[in-house]
Amino acid sequence: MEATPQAPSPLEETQRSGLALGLVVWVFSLLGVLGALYARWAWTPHSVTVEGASIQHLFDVILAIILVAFVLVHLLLGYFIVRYRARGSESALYFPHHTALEVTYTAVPAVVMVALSVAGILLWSRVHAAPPPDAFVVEVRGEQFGWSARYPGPDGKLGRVDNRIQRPFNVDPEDPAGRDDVTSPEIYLVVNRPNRILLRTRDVQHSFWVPAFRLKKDLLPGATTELVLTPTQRGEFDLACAELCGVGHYTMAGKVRVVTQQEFDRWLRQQGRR
Ligand SMILES: [Cu+2]
Repeated sequence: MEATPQAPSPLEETQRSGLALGLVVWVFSLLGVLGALYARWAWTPHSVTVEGASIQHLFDVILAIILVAFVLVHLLLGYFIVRYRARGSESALYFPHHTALEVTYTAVPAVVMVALSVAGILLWSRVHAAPPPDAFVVEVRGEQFGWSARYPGPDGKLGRVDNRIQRPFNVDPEDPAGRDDVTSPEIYLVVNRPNRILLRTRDVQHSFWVPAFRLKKDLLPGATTELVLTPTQRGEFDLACAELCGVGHYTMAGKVRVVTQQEFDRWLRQQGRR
């Protein structure tokens, strides 16, 4: 019989697969970190509201904490897999209890969680605070499958609405405040001042979502919901419906135009003249 090359012993095989598994853990961890950073900096549109900047900041803090914890845990996991892979005769060290270790890994996450929750609650109450009385007001209405807007006319007041009234935007003809209201498929907001967006739906539930604002709010049949935000940049931003509202849901995209007060006033005057 000819001599065949020695097949690896079971111990050698186990050692090799332990090394490979450790490397796999490190490589996948690295891919995970790169994926998270790519999603944050390449996919996420720049935030263009005061509120959005604060929300993004909190998100970034959370992401940083998660990434640090993720990297530490997976570096250690890979290291343990490689360092303590099978070595023949040694038996594993076993201890059932370690008070200092347990207190540490309970207390540290607890402190971090509580701190993040407090930061989140404070931010939430700031973003949802009552709007100032001089805020720019616009009503945005969703329907299957599009968006439109209603602006107060020269009197600065939106007319009363009642969903039982079968007129455009359900505006009550008895209310004089509604007679000069301007309706348009164009949604305008004014830069550098608080904007109060009243949200109504003509039919089913929709959701007003402008990713660059970092804010989202549902439109509920029979109710008026609202969002208050301060845009910090002029421009045209994507608006999407974030609620599966029917077969044409995917077509329910639009634009929100953030303009200066002068640009808006000029546009509103032109609407009145038509
Ligand atoms: Cu919708």
